[in-house]
Amino acid sequence: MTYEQLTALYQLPLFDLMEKSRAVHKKHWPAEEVQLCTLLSIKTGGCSEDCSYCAQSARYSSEVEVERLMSKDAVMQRARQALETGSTRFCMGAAWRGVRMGTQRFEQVLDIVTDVSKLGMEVCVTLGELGSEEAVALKQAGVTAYNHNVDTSPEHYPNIVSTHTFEDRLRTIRHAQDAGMSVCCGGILGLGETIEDRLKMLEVISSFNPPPESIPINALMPMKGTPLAENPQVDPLDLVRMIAVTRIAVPGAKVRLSAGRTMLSDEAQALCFFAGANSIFYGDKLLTAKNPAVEKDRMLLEKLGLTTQQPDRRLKNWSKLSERI
Ligand code: SAM
Ligand code: DTB
Ligand code: SF4
Repeated sequence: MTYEQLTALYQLPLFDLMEKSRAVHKKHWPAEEVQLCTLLSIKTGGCSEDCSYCAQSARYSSEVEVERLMSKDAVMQRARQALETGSTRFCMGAAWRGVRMGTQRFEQVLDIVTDVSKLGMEVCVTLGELGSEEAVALKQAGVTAYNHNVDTSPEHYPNIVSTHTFEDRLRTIRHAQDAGMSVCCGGILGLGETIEDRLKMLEVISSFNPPPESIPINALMPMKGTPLAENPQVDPLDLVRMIAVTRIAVPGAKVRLSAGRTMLSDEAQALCFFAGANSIFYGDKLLTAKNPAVEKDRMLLEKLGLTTQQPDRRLKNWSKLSERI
């Protein structure tokens, strides 16, 4: 959708916008399920990049402790737990600028992914910049989706990150798509951007070919020690509007209500689901920041009468695997 079309939608009275997004949602997602996705930081902190929202950048003195790449056994244990608690997607994040073929750490990641993918969940990774070869290797190892956010508009991006460019982000997304992985690409609200920036970001994301399979909408969690630590909280109703416009712009995408849910009331989250969000990160922790407790989320979904996406039992080996866990 063009920026003009997105702006026209965004400026509608909230209930008119929500009526429209609800209709799109019901048509494309009749089952009305919420997908639960568990996140795991497999390599935390010490990142060379200077993304000004991120507690994992080595440039800022945040409270995050640097940790080495987790062992395969430790990751597998967490992946099995995720499956047991009902997640159908497992997303592994690493605080790297990117990965390169032939390096020991990339070989290790490929080995981890190969085993995680046998559990039958969707497997997502977010490892920073990818070349085409690396993308193909990840796909062959069993990765189903690559997360790489554009985060904000092309115009605002240089105010937020100086160590890589918006175009670098787009190149990685191209490589992931060319290798046959689906793309999870969204952004963060609350980086000091304008509404125009948010819609310009969405114009870029909605023009991807093929469209992204998943669009995470994060609300900035201000992290101590980072340049954006004192940024004001995003207005929950702005988040609702953004979700509604995203649902209309990319009807077939999972719209993921992502970071920042700890700052939202149950009522605000309910509006986000009504506006078109159909996935959440599930588990007490995101990568380094807090997320609502599993029991709290279960209660919320139950109160709203929302069901969760069930594992795809058609996946080969499902029955054998479920016996093993
Ligand atoms: N290093 C990889 C990269 O930059 O793509 C992967 C990890 S990075 C932490 C993944 C995404 O998390 C970022 O693109 C951003 O959208 C989101 N994120 C990071 N810190 C955040 C924060 N403090 N609040 C909200 N979202 C955040
Ligand atoms: C995304 O868009 N949000 C997730 C996931 N993709 C990797 C990460 C949120 C990170 C929040 C801050 C933290 O935990 O450090
Ligand atoms: Fe590094 Fe990713 Fe954090 Fe940027 S967002 S500092 S690339 S971990």
